[in-house]
Amino acid sequence: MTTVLKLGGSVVTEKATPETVDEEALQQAAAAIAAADVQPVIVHGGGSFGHHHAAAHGVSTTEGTDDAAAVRAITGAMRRLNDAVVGALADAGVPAVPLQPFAAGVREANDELRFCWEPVEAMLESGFVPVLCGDVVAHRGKGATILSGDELVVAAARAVSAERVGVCSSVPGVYDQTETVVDRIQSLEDIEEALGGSDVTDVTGGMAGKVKQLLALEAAGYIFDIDGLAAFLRGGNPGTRVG
Ligand code: IP8
Repeated sequence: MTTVLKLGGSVVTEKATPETVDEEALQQAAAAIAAADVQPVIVHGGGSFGHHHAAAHGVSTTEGTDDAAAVRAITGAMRRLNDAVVGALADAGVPAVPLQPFAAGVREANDELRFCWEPVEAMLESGFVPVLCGDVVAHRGKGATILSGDELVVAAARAVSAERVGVCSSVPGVYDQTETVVDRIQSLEDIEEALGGSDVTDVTGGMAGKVKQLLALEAAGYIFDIDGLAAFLRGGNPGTRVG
């Protein structure tokens, strides 16, 4: 059974301070992954590494740059965070290996992402735990744009036919309008009920976007916080189940 796990940037970094790892949270995550009997594909977000440089250079998922220095700054920051995540996993005993998406993906002029998943498949066959991250990607006609960890998680889940997809975020699940974690979301109507009508139009970012993308997958999706990670990896149902 293949599992894809997203470690949110707000979980593994201190979001307010540029390029600062949240060592305690990262070690907690690494220990939970090391203790689990799964070989996940891991994707982590940008947190105070990628987003800081992306904002400084005005680059987003839609706004591109043809400034090579901007691309180096963003992908360089993500490499430093990826090194920290892979390093913490390795210290905990996980056979983690890095995979930087800038070298493996391209966004076509119609915004479609094409990604070479063969290295990930081969890494899994060899017993490695591939660790990808949000990054920049070359975007035909736009220079380079941001590839978010969320988009990568969904693409990875499809590519490796994942049965379980976990999104470890800074909140314990999807909150309803009374700030209670919703147990399960199975339809777009459920999202609307939980999050309220206006949030549902947010399809590219935020919680509604994450939920919609998970809902479109065959895999069972879960949204939980760091305290739910061990339970997710044991096959449990922490936070909100999506699908
Ligand atoms: O934190 C963004 O990934 P996310 C990555 O998953 C960069 O949105 C480079 C900002």
